[in-house]
Amino acid sequence: MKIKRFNAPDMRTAFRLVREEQGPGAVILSSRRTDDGVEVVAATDYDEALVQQAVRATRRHEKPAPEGAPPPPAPKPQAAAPVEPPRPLPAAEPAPLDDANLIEMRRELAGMRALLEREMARHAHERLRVSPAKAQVLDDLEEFGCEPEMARAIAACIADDVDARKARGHALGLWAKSIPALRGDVTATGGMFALVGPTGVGKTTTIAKLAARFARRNGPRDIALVTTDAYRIGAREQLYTYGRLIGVPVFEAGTREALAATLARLSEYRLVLVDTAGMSQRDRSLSAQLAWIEAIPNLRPLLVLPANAQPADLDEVVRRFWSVRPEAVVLTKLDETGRLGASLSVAVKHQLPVAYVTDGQRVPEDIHLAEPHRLVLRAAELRAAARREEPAIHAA
Ligand SMILES: Nc1nc2c(ncn2[C@@H]2O[C@H](COP(=O)(O)OP(=O)(O)OP(=O)(O)O)[C@@H](O)[C@H]2O)c(=O)[nH]1
Ligand SMILES: [Mg+2]
Repeated sequence: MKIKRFNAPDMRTAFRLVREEQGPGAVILSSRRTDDGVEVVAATDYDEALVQQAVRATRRHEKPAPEGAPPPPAPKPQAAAPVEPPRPLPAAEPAPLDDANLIEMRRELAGMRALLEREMARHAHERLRVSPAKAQVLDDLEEFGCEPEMARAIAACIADDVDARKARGHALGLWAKSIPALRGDVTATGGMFALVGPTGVGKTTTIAKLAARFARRNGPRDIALVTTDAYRIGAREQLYTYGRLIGVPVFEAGTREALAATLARLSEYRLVLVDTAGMSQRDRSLSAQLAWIEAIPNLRPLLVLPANAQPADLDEVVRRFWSVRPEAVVLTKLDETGRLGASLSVAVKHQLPVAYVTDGQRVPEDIHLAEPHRLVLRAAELRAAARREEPAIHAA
């Protein structure tokens, strides 16, 4: 851990100095007013093990003096005591993890860090708002549902002296560039794909759309569908119905071994789509299902995210499904949101390419290849449509 003291005329300048020198990972350990302004002590490369060790050592060697107690007597000079070389410190035993002080300290550090970040963000926001072009871009992107951090990063690149129309066009271009994309249509050339994601987000419907699309181009002969949903009869039936309509076989694999064996048997098929049981990201048995998928090396996971959800919820979903290393995301239910920026921000934040978007229940019409430039224009269109419809909804 590197600890440094910063002196500045005010807190905002001190935070800026900390950020510039120690980066966004810095944590503030203490701050106080001085005659010349403020003094902030900040640390970077915060090493929890070292802090635990320090807390233990302090507690073992230092008994706090009772209030009002006289100062400890000065050590008596030792006449001819031989000077011993410093002894190495004994290896520290691991500190108990449930240590109340440590938990409290960790909470305080997290609080200070959050405070610092909020303060920096507010300051950055205020600075950008001074320019009308940048302020306009910030407003637009936030209207589209973009996360503020992303909106600020884009607004910061807009020149101060352009008119509002140019600023908007430039911002959409920058936004499109930031969206990770795949080259081409990921399932068009075949392979084995598993669609994963929380309950009810459109996994089964998307599988039907992908299968029907592939069947229209190549015929249904080379496609197989697999379901891992051993529990819900309705969910299996839904896939069987799609299978019958498209003319492709459906297989069931309700265990890890069955999935591996079924996929090995289906290696002759050009396109195999695996439908997984919908589970909330907080469901404990989700890890088991994700482990089955992880264990099959040539099975390529696509994470299905509903575009009509909150960014914080989508963020939690991405983190929960991260263990399968999704190759890309499918954004569903675009027709149910006026704020496409929310799900796009999450894709940008986690650098997850967007493979497809879906915007309705029709199979296969309502699935489209995701192209960044079209996505940002679509975000603007969806927002405009939502705005037009708002008065009608209120009136109804
Ligand atoms: N409006 C709209 N509805 C969709 C879209 N995609 C799927 N749906 C609907 O969302 C509902 C759930 O879709 P499913 O495909 O069953 O979702 P799932 O993820 O397989 O659900 P579970 O298996 O229960 O986790 C159905 O009513 C679909 O018709 C879409 O793009 N737009
Ligand atoms: Mg399903």
